[in-house]
Amino acid sequence: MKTFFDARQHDHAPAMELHNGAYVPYAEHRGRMENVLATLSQVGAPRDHGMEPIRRVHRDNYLAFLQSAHERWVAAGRNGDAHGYAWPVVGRRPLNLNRIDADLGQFSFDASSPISAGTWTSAYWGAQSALAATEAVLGGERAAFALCRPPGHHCGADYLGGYCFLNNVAISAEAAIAAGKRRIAILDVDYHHGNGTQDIFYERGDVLFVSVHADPATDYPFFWGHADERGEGAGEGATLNLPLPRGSGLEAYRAALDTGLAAIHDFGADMLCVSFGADTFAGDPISQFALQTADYTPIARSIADLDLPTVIVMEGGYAVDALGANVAAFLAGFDW
Ligand code: Q9C
Ligand code: ZN
Repeated sequence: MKTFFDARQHDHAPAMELHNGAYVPYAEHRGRMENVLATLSQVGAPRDHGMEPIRRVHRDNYLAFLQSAHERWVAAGRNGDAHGYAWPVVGRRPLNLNRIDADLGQFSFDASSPISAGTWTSAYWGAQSALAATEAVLGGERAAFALCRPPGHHCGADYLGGYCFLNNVAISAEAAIAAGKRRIAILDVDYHHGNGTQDIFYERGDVLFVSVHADPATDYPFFWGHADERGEGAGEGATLNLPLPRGSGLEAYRAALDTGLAAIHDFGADMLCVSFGADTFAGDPISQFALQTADYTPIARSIADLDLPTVIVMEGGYAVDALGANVAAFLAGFDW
């Protein structure tokens, strides 16, 4: 399968993150990609599709913030990585405070996604990898894989969070629509709910969002991903959340996945974009499902059985030593 990655995706390198009340080493680090790259045979560098496909998803003020946030943090006399610590939840208004601390709160929803000096460069090239995989599929490949880092599914049109800065799967879906595809299905099989992707397409009837994830009653991102969120307006019924309890293994997972795949089949999509996170793995240090490496192949095979042109983008997965094997097992399911 054609696979895309750009070495500049390594530039994003926050040192620590706030986790369960303490600062711990950042879980979403370059070693994840190194483990995956060691298992992939041919990996292509993406060409540069520029800003236009990114601007189809993200707001201009957010993109300007993301490109300048770390410089502004340093200019304010701060050391290390930038992240928010005050959020405009009460009395939310579209204020323009021109203060880095305020903007970090305005354009984020959590404190677990620091911005380092290389964050914009890495996010930009990760999005370009997603666009290269999309271009390959639009050009006739049955499936292609973008080894996106940083991941994307938690960030929305104008906010970052959950280690995510640019929503790679949304950028892929919008690029496919711009190229003439009419109906896109997005299937999110990361452990966590893809709240950013859901928000971006919540009122859209032409993009179906289906997610199998840990119940947000117990797990991050808590405030999205509940089964009663079904889309609004033209998008009513085009969001399907399939939360599962902690501890779920292959049997429970397959039952939820089959429900999601049936919805995708009924929607009549002409292309599929998959947010693949390997943090559903039993050994994941921050997640609580019980999938085994060998389980990823039959899961992927049932997705492949939809028989749709498929773009796969990397999301989470923090059991670094097993990540390459888990990705390889998933991609093996797409050898039609
Ligand atoms: N104490 C992705 O998998 N931190 N993001 C949770 C739990 C955020 C995961 C903290 C986890 C985000 C792409
Ligand atoms: Zn995740």
